[in-house]
Amino acid sequence: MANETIKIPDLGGADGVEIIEVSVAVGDTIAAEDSLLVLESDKASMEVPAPKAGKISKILVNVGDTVSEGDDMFEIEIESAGEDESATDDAGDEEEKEQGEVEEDEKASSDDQGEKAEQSKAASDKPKSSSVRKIEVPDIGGEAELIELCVAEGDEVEEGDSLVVLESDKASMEVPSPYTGVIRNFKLKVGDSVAKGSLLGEIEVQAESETKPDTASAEDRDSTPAPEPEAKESAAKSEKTADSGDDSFQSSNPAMAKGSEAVSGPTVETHPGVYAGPAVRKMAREFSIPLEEVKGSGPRGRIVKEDLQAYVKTLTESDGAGSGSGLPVIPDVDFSQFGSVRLEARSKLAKLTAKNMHRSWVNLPHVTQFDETDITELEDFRKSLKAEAEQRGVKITPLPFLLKAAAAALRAHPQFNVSLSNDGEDIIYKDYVHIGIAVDTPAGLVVPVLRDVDKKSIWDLAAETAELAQKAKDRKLRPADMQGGCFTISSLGGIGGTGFTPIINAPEVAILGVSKLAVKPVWDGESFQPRKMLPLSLSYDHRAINGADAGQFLTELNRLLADIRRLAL
Ligand code: CAO
Repeated sequence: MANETIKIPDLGGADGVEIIEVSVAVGDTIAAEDSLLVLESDKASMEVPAPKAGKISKILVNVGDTVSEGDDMFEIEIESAGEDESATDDAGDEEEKEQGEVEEDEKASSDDQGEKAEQSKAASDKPKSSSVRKIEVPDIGGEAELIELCVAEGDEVEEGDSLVVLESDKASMEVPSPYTGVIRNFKLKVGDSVAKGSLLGEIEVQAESETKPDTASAEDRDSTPAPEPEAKESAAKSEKTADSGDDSFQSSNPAMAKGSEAVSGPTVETHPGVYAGPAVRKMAREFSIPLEEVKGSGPRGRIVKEDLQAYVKTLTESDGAGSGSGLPVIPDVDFSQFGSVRLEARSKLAKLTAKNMHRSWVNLPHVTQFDETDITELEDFRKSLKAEAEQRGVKITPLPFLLKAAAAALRAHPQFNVSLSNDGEDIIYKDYVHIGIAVDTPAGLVVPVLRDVDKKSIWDLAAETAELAQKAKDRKLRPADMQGGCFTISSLGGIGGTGFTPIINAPEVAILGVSKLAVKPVWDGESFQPRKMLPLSLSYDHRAINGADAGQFLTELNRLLADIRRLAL
């Protein structure tokens, strides 16, 4: 076992680059190339891979630290001397190889330099008119995926404006426009795989921009050698951004270095609010999380993995307060700026009701159908029962009649007495008719369920309704009292209103809303007669029930209530 200090590698000349993630913990066993850290500047982020295998014994950096080449990063225990040697040899080979690549690149670059000078001269000799230039993908160290389009055909862009965001396994970066001009032939789309030299599109270059001596095409930039100290300084200056003050940085990975160079430039917000590293972007894609909707808690609003977890948690726990389900969130407002306000904690029941209502509203395609039922005879009959009701100690309202009629309609139209399986594959028909009634209590809304309504008498239903309503108001209902409903009646008749659209009590598929009866003039073929008309509204889940079925159900209910003798049939 030998301890070794792992240092920050060459960051392509950049200093003071921020650590945005420490991807390992003390005690972790790592393989060579495992990601140790994620570094990020304004324009690019990259993972720093382990140069060799071992076990992390000490972490010498923290998230938020700024680091430069040579800074101590980790201490690792190397497995064995033999392995260590070979690993070191490998690393040495690798270094040599990389060094060779860099040298080769530099040589190629310096060869290019003469060519470039000539090109530059040729460009400055050209007449100053607009022309179309190709925009190619710079060296991004192999294949990368196009993950964001920042511009579209016909957009006017400034030199340095971001055109696209690319992402490889190890890094994501914005590709800036090499010129000021108008985007043409921009044919790539999100998801396309690109590599060095892939054609991004064309740009109609303005004369001044084209002949700018310090401007290079993507390819030109790509082949530009590492800047000389003076040039480097001026490049660094231009890379300093007004709002962040952070240095751009270039990757230490030779394959990435030039790509990073190509991504330097002024800060451009491609998607305001989306500021995330490659690992987070990858995770967001895997879970189809819209990053635009995730609030970043990292430095400068950067989105970290925990933010994605919190976002998903919000979705699953959404209580109807406006968040979740991928729906636009209603912004928080400080109401106290408009006048005095008072805060009151909502009851558990109110919050649960809100959650259930929201869940039903967003999941079920609701349709509501309205009707008016002539219950003149029903009301005459009900009133005739008053004395007997008193003797029995029950109050008889229209509700027990509505329950009985609804049970008969459910029997006649069994497609209403169902639930859908969650996967939408099956319909579950119920052979029992249990109906819930919405009861308004000081603590909130509850829905106790009356069992086997079709088998009970009006007297029984009246007594049971009163008993359950009282239990609800006294908060004495047991969970079992509120389970097993097939259908719900929500009666606001005692309160008022001419109609409303009740929300289905899922997984039921329909609910009946009852409003206040009103005496209305109804044409009987010869004259207008004063009739007691009861407004009904039937909301149904259009996945389970179609409009014609709903029409028939409501017509049946109408018939039963208009002539309650039919309930005996
Ligand atoms: N039209 C006119 N009058 C009506 C009526 C109607 N549709 N329905 C009931 N009434 C009358 C009753 O006959 C009673 O009058 P009397 O006192 O003169 O006899 C009065 O209104 C009050 O009735 P009630 O509300 O006490 O009794 P009910 O059987 O109609 O309802 C219950 C019981 C528990 C359902 C009811 O008290 C309740 O809580 N309703 C609210 C339901 C609710 O909040 N729904 C909304 C859910 S979505 O937010």
